[in-house]
Amino acid sequence: MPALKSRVMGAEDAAALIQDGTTVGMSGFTGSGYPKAVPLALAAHIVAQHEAGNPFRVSVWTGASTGPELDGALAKANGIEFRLPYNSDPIAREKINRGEMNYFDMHLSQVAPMAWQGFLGPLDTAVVEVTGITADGGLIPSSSVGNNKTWLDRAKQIILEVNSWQNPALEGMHDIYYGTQLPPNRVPIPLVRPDDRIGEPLFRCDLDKIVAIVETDRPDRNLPFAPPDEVAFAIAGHLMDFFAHEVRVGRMPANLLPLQSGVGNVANAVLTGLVGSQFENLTAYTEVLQDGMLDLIDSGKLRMASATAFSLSPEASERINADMARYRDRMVLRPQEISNHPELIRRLGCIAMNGLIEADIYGNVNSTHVMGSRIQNGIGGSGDFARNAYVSIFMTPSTAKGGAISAIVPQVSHVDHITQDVQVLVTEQGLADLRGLAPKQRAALIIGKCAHPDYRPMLEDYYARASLSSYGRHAPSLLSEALSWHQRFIETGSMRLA
Ligand code: 0RQ
Repeated sequence: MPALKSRVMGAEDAAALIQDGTTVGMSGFTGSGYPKAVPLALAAHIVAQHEAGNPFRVSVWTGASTGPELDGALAKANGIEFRLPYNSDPIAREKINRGEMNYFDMHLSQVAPMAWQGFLGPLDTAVVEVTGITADGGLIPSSSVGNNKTWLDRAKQIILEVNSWQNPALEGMHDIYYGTQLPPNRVPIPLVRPDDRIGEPLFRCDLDKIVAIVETDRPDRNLPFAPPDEVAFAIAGHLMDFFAHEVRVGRMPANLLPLQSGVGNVANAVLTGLVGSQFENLTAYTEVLQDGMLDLIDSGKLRMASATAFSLSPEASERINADMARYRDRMVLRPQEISNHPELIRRLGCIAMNGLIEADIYGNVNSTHVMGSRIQNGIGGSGDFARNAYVSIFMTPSTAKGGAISAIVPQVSHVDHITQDVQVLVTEQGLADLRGLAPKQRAALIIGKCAHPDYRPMLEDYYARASLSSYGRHAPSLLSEALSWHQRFIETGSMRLA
């Protein structure tokens, strides 16, 4: 559009439009679709300001994790005052854990509604990557949708990055729903199958708010997945047996229910396990599409997948780019308030499969804080799915850090998912089906099926003594000992007894 041509400029000029102390809503979700030039230029601008003795920090809102050019660069520049809602960048993580950056770790489905409700304060600038701008001013989304619709609507000024690396054939894959309202005007969201399209392929945008357009050609942060190891294969195997059993007893249809798969190597291995399984005509209603989902589509097992973003290896990214038009018919990318919407997850009956840091003998899960205080990433969408799923599964290797840490502990050092939201727990050792069980029944099953043999006797000993002398006997606990495993790790480098 001629009117927009005049607003094309370099990243440095665009970054200079962002002021100290303001809030910036950036695109980006699990390493895809984030702006790649303006945040880098902003980081350089911040460093120059600091060198000149001027304070300069911004608040950064995103969809979820981004890339080193955004979170990494801004954190390194000491330029982030406050960050939400999910981070996996190591430099930002270090700043947060040193207490130098405020971080609000929130449910991903709640970011857009809370922004609209005014709970998060005003949004000054949106910096959003798009694939292109149509002749009549529609914005073609890129490889993630995240909260972009909300940032574009709410921000006072908009900076667009038009990335020519993104495949133009992405146009048509997205489904941007504009029907959400604030209470008391909310109505049901008209989505009843994972493949339903209820919105529009493009973002609407008030063109008068666009203050800068920056052209880029940089790739997404596509990282390789580790090939699944024996532990991941064992976890996947237990899950395949569980699914087959659920189908046999009539609790799941033969093509299962819409799958949600968390991030990480174990989750990816489970998807690979499904490729070799008897299940067909599968669907996914999830947050991110990773390599395993592509494999499932290519194998003909997965009929369609709905998500809010890609999270691919470089190899898978090339694969999808070479054949985008075909994949476009099998995939829908939606705003994260829809991909993670509790109403829709409950209606569709999703099978939620998420990773964890540690679980306790009663089935409470810590997904976020190592030793109760060091944030790893964030709760992400795991809470949206775990609370509302048809069946909520958590999976993990039974130990971490070469065996020095047991993933099954007497009591979790931080709680993200209460025992009511954890129905199945799986490690390479086995699967504990906790549905309908009382705390003492859960403890026996988790210790017996999920704990590593090195730690099982220690858990049995703890539980036996707790059962004898606990203050109450509903969920026996020895308060002075419940977190002693963590303390021992901090003091000695291992949870094992000397
Ligand atoms: O750290 O890399 O320094 O060695 O945590 O652990 O085993 O590689 O597992 O990649 O599946 O991640 C919970 C973090 C698991 C992830 C978590 C250390 C371990 C390693 C990673 P190192 P693994 P995964 C929807 C779903 C929350 C968000 C979510 C996560 C690192 O699954 O972020 O579920 N979940 N989103 O060594 C100390 C323990 C540990 C431990 C693991 N008990 N103690 N360190 N680690 N267990 C998708 C989104 O929301 C985007």
